[in-house]
Amino acid sequence: MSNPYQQALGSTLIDRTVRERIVLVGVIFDGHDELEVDESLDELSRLIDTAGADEVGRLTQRRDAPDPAYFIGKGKAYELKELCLMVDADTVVFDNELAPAQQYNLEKLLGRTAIDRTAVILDIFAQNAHTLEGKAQVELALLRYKLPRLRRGISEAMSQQGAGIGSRGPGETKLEVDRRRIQDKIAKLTRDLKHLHENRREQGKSRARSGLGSVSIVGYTNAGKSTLLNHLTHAGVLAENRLFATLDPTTRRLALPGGEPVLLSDTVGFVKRLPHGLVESFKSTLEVAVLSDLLIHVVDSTAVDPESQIHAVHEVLQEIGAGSVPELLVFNKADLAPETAQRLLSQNEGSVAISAVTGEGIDELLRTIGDRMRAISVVVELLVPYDRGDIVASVHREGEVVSTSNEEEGIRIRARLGDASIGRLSQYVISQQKGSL
Ligand SMILES: Nc1nc2c(ncn2[C@@H]2O[C@H](COP(=O)(O)OP(=O)(O)OP(=O)(O)O)[C@@H](O)[C@H]2O)c(=O)[nH]1
Ligand SMILES: [Mg+2]
Repeated sequence: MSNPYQQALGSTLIDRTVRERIVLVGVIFDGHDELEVDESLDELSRLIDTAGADEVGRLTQRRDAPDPAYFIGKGKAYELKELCLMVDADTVVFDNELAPAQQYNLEKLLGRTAIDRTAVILDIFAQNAHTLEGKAQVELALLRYKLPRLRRGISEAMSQQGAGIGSRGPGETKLEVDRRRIQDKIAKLTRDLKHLHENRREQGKSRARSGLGSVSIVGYTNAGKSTLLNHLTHAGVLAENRLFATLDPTTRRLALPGGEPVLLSDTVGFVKRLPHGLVESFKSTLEVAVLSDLLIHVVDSTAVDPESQIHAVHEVLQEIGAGSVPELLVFNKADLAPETAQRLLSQNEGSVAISAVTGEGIDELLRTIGDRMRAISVVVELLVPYDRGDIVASVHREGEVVSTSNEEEGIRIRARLGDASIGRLSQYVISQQKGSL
């Protein structure tokens, strides 16, 4: 079947046989310093490297506000054109989000593809999505990004340039792509995802029925989340030194010292200014974090500015509705940056410093997770009739029994139980309190 949307999606994958040559553009706005913009461009450089392209030049400009036509000033845009010719660049990538009109004007003036950070991130996600749900989520985000950018006319100009990151959309493929059909596709993907989401919910429910607490590993991309999951559970998840290696969550059972086991999930990494459409599309996969009892927030101690990464992660957590889930900060890669890890540790009470590679600090991490899980599990008192041995057995299986006593009406049990178990056993619950006894 000739499906322009599939082509649109497939064609955003990076052609790995040639490495595109890219010029990066950053704008230093009021209240921001040059260093900050430099760091952001360094990260953008790593992003385009992950996408399969090379930085061949960089341009920055100080401005009060973006120029409505070109984002940078017109003079600077001509300077950018010169630079592109000099370094033989294929594509220009702006660190800031470009409006569709700015993108169009820039491409016309430069005679080459102009895209923004969002397009690069979408492109990397398109390369790394493997499951049905992951692929549908990325496709949806891509189509939402492309829809307002579809233009007639630009296709001819662009097709002479050849393909490039983010440039191979429907608008560029000489195909008469009509918005209506893209909108239909968006509607279909939204429906499919809703369906997949419901399935995931069901799986989540059966997990909840297992009565185990759930813990999710969250954090900035490349912080070492998958390495930690592998170290703790031998999950065999792909962990590599590239951004967004993980898009699909993996869950494994983790035994805690002297406590009940928990379910531990790895999640997609976050990055500064993660495209909103992408967060929106990934809400279902990220729901595992929202529904967790505890978040292990893994921080890369070797990062230039770990605090700003922590901040970026908090922003995304807020956005997906996980802002109020209890969090345990874990400073990883302590083997590479022991001083930073120590500093962060002393500044954040209750945190742990580890190395997911050497195993240093892991015992303390497990102890801390156990403590935190006990502290947040709820202590309930149940009164179970004598003929309901099955209920007594399930309390023992699903929670931690603190004490039992025989009363006239039945067995009185005090136990720490997860929310799911409490919900299921609600008819026997006579009182409950949060935290320790
Ligand atoms: N030296 C050292 N390297 C680490 C440590 N933890 C992770 N790494 C390395 O850091 C890189 C990224 O690790 P991942 O586990 O893939 O990171 P992630 O957070 O899952 O990343 P994404 O899934 O891409 O968001 C890999 O090359 C790991 O080997 C650590 O404690 N010490
Ligand atoms: Mg990972």
